[in-house]
Amino acid sequence: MNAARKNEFATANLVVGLGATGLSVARYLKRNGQNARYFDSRVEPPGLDELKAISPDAEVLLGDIKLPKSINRIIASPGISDSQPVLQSAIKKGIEIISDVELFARDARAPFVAITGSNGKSTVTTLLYQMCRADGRKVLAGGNLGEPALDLLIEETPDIYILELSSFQLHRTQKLPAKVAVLLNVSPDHLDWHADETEYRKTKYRVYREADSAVFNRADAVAAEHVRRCGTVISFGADEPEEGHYGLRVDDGQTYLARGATLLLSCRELAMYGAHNQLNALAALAAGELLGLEVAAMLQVLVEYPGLPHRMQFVARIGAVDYINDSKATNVAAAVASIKSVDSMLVLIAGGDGKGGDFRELSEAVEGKLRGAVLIGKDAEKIAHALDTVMPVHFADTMGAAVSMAAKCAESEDTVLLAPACASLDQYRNYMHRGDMFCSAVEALKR
Ligand code: UMA
Ligand code: ADP
Repeated sequence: MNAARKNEFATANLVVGLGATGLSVARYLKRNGQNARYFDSRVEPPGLDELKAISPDAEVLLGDIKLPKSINRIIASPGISDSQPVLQSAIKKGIEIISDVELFARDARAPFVAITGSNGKSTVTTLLYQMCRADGRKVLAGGNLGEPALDLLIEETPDIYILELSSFQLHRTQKLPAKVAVLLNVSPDHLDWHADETEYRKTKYRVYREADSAVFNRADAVAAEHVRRCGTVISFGADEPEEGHYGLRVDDGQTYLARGATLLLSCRELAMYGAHNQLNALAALAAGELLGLEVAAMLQVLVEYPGLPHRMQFVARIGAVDYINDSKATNVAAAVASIKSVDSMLVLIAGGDGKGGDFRELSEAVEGKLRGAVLIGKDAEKIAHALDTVMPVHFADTMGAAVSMAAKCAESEDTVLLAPACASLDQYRNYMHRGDMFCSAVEALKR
């Protein structure tokens, strides 16, 4: 056993959170012969039985507890913020608190791409994953999207890992030597978790700190400063790109994805919908270039890949009205992007847990195109107040009622758009559950 491993073995770990992350940490520690105590502030956390199967003798602490003595390292799940009392005590005592991603970065035997941003992470992570596959690379993707990062290490080592990283995960990651770091955009989100917006923003830019190369949004001057420390850097943006960078160019009335002066693909050929997805496509192309992927393989993916479910997902056309599910628009900026993507008049279904966000930008985005709004969930009143519209605003307790009201409000050639600008957890298991309920309610309109 080398000295570093011996040290690790002597570490008294406390794993905080028994969700998907906590269980992946349990499997990791088990593989590495390390013990840990496990804590979840919930009395009946979801992963209890599975933890018993992985580590039958592990000590489990539940509910409202004090920081146990002799702990010298905490591996914390992303969903739990530093304000949690056990983590507060640990911070005061100077005990190290790390994320699962920190452990991943220490142990990964292949290069990895780190993708973050307030919106578009899952889309770009999936696009880049598809592009790598189309180019014949062995690739694994995970992190905030899908499989927890540490579980990727169980599989055969690939040529490249693609990680989607949330601000929660970055906040507790000290060293992140990504081969390519991508920051798509930064707009306020998760203000109920982070100390303030400044901390949230700082956490996002930290993705570049130890990266070899970087993709950045050239509309973000702060990002441009941060990438100076990286080796090769490529920018993307909605304007015309300089040589070696990605952007949009108009030629003969048509908009194209472009690299420098070279037109790559007409935006009409993109399978994904909406202007924000053009930016996502450009960011994925830039990251793909830094990985050395073939351009033709990448473009083929852009022509074929329709995007993930619950993101600008076309659900149905009923009585000349389109129904679109953008349940993953869980913050204001995302909802603004989806509203801007719709050309017709719209009936907006929004609401849920606003996470401390400011809804005023919604009002600007819907100006001149709102037929009406149907508001749901905890922050419905707040949104109504911010919208401040003369158009009809309804409140609904269930998604079924919301969709029925929206259908009554909509006129021929309108769009009913679910773009909540909020998290779903006040009423639904997650954004997928919310989106599924929307799709079922739309299906029910056909009957
Ligand atoms: N919780 C407690 N007490 C605890 C621990 C957790 O109440 O002791 C609560 C949290 O406050 C949260 C919930 O449990 O409401 C889940 O938190 P978690 O960190 O235990 O969740 P995991 O199951 O480990 O899932 C996490 C990510 N969840 C969050 O960041 C909230 C998943 O991202 C991610 O897929 C998974 O790790 C694997 O990496 C989900 C997410 O919503 C999709 N992410 C946010 C987003 O995309 O906006 C950041
Ligand atoms: P994330 O993983 O960051 O939540 P997703 O790719 O799942 O991002 O997209 C979530 C939502 O964010 C989409 O449904 C859309 O409303 C919005 N969105 C996606 N890409 C962008 C972007 N580049 N800029 C602004 N909003 C975006």
